[in-house]
Amino acid sequence: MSEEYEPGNDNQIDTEDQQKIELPKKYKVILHNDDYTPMEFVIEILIDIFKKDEMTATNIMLNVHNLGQGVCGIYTYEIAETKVARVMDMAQQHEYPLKASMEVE
Ligand code: TYC
Repeated sequence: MSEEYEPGNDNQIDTEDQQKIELPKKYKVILHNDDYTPMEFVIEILIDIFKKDEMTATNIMLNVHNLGQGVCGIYTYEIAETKVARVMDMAQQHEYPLKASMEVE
């Protein structure tokens, strides 16, 4: 019935049939400063885990060093979670206090 042409009906799709498209949320991965983790190690993390080139990695590291924290990438939930875990594992293996966290964008 409602699919048929009726005068006065503008013939748009029934609103109940319209799907709302939800884009997946994105998460910032944040690196935190500390007094003990060597700068070179943080640069390596940014190159290996966050796929930055050496100049970008150095800039992000210095930014975190100077400001206390900084964003090193924006990803879907699972990828952000995996990168945070990899940072924490690498830091623990080397007994450095380096911390990473994630925050919805
Ligand atoms: N502040 C550290 C140092 O002076 C370097 C550092 C940078 C540590 C960034 C952690 O997320 C960090 N050796």
